[in-house]
Amino acid sequence: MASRWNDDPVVITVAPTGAEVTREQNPAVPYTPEEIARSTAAAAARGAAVVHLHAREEDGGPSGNPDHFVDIVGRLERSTEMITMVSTGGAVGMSVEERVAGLRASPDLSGVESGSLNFGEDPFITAPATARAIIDRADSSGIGLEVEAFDVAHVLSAVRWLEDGILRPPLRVNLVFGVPGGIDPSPEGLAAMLRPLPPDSFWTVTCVGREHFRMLGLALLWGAPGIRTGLEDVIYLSKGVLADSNAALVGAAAELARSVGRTLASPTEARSLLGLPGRMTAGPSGDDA
Ligand code: KMH
Ligand code: ZN
Repeated sequence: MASRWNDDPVVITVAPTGAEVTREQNPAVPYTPEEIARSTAAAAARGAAVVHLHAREEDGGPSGNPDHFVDIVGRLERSTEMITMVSTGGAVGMSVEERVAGLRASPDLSGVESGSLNFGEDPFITAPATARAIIDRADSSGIGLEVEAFDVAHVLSAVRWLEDGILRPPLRVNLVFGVPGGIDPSPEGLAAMLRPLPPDSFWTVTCVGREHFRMLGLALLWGAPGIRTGLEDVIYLSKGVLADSNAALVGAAAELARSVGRTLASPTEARSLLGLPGRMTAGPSGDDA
């Protein structure tokens, strides 16, 4: 019988900063564009092929300033081969204009929420019309899309949008576990999120909080095309040990992948696995990240 293990190299995404985690919780959280780019480039050297980006103000508050995204993406394009992705989830309470600020940086990919949920104590709302406007905007700029799904209904919406031609194939979905208000991190949760997906979807697993590495391990064994780590998702390397960098978290995720027989996708391999065109520019030429 043919092997059903996924022998494709796994694509590691690093989420270096997010919108919620602060330096009071972990001093390694990068804030300025230069810090974010530097921390991300170091994570790329440990095996991250994709970066999921948020921007911050200097005081650490979440930022909807397009200039910050342009600065970060520019630095990364000059210093790495990474695939750049901007969040359009932003932070709870941001306006839609603030949430789409990153599209101005012409990244390779944009995230898009396919539904709403309670994000801890706060409602995190993405109406269908808002999501469709984000999809149109990304599409018309030649930016690919990755759906951010926090529960089963979000996956179902993404599949419906694919069937209706609102999203173009290939379907890329980040399955997010562990947000209070979203699906729980568990084998049953993963099975439920995977059930609606067409077989040729590119899916990746993110898990916020304590079960982070356990869910990444489960995903790797289950054949996940991608996994995500970084200080947006987890501040500890292991119980009671703060991660001192995004690179350390990517290093740990890479080790986990290798320990279960998976190899790591280079940025070039990741482009092909994600169904993205090759890079237009010449690639890294400087060291200003
Ligand atoms: N900060 C959260 C409210 C995303 O990037 O698309 C939304 C978030 C998800 O982080
Ligand atoms: Zn995010």
